[in-house]
Amino acid sequence: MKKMLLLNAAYAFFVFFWLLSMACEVRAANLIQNGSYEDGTFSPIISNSWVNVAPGGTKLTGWTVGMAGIDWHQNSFEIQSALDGQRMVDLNLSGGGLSDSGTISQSFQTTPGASYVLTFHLAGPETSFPNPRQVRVNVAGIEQTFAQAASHNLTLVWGKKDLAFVATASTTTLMFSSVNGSGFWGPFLDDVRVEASTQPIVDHYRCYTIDPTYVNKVVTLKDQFQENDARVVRSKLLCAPVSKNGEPVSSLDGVHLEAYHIQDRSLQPATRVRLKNQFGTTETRVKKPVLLLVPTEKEIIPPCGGNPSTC
Ligand SMILES: [Ca+2]
Repeated sequence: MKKMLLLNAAYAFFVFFWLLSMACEVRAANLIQNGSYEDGTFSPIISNSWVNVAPGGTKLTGWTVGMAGIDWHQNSFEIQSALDGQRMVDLNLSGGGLSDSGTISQSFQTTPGASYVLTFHLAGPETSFPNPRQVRVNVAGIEQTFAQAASHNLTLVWGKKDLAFVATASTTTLMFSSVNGSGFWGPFLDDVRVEASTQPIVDHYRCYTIDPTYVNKVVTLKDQFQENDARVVRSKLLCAPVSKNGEPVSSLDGVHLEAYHIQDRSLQPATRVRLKNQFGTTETRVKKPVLLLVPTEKEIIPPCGGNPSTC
């Protein structure tokens, strides 16, 4: 019996640590090579501070440099500090406008239809230069501009930026470019990562008006904002999964949503929220609930009952 208890204790001990290890976040592999800009031929060093990488130059391992070229900085008397390691990239050269700025890009293997998350850090040395400092990102057909408040060049304040995208091909190219080339320190980049996303694809939906069906039932609804009773009055819309600008959709014949008008007399202070999607980041207030969306099976009924002769 004592031996059995010891075995049970050992087993429980093993299971505990196995569960603990499973609970620890396992970070997905970074698909970007040299995302921290630490590796390459850092030479010749200008003013003991930076290296110029000309368009097409191969000094910076893994990255392709375009347009006018970029400056590759290390921590120095004039710039402190890289977010990760000692080095970082500046997309502006001497402040002579956009034609005096560069692009930096990298291609990596992806699975068409799979979801990925890009994260990178952005800083803008010198507050008298364009503020906020902006960088444009192009990846998988998406173009999005990110901004970060400028900061003192010796106390850089980095902002973490992220963008979710769905791969459309077996090779995806990520490109960063400057938005304003008027400062000789432009957008600074460091710690670029692209990781496979564990989040499922959430479809876009297009909603159509429909002939109403009256329900008139009271249901209890609970979400992050409140829990209360509401009366489901009548159906109002049918929402179908839709592909936007050719982006993948899980299934055009997948789960549809039927939207019902609800009467909800709950009174609550408007909650402020920040919303982020492909059209940008906004702040707004959550106010009156008006619709309940219900997962719905949909079958297209052929005209004339499938027998045109009866039409
Ligand atoms: Ca770095």
